[in-house]
Amino acid sequence: MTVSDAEVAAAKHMRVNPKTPFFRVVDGVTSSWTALEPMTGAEFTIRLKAPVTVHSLAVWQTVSGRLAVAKDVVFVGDGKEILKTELANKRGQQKVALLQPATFKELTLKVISEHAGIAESQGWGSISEVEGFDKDGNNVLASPPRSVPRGNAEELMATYRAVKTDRPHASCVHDLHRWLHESQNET
Ligand SMILES: [Ca+2]
Repeated sequence: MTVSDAEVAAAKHMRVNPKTPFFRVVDGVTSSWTALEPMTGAEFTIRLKAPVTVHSLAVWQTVSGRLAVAKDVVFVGDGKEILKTELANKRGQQKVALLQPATFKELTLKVISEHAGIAESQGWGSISEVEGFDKDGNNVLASPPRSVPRGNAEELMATYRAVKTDRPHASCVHDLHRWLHESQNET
């Protein structure tokens, strides 16, 4: 099982599926995805440990069946809009160069609209990855997860983050104790 040090927080109005934790949008794996519900109005923030300067940004969409697909999106770096762009209804990397490099510690992605014409759209969809490239072409947003001995660590961390987001002062000590206890029993 894997856990991530990436801090990616969904906006309060979003429904978070604990099975698709938000850290997956920066895990460096373009096939691992995070559900966005609702799609139109979706919003989440990637909190970095230190500021980065990016020259371009990229999004990998999930295109599958009835899933809604993001169209107009806005990127906000440390509270300032740095890119507004239209994403195509297609798979693969969609990379956009910034007019000027942007430096930030927090990057928010907002989905303004979704593509019309998706039969029986369920109003939710997903994206697989958000990338930000520095002047040398390195993806400075990537935060690859680490392996841990066992178990429900991924789910636990997702729960922990969800609770922390909803109730910043809530304690998750009980969950952590349970997880550590189970880890010790199985190793
Ligand atoms: Ca991913």
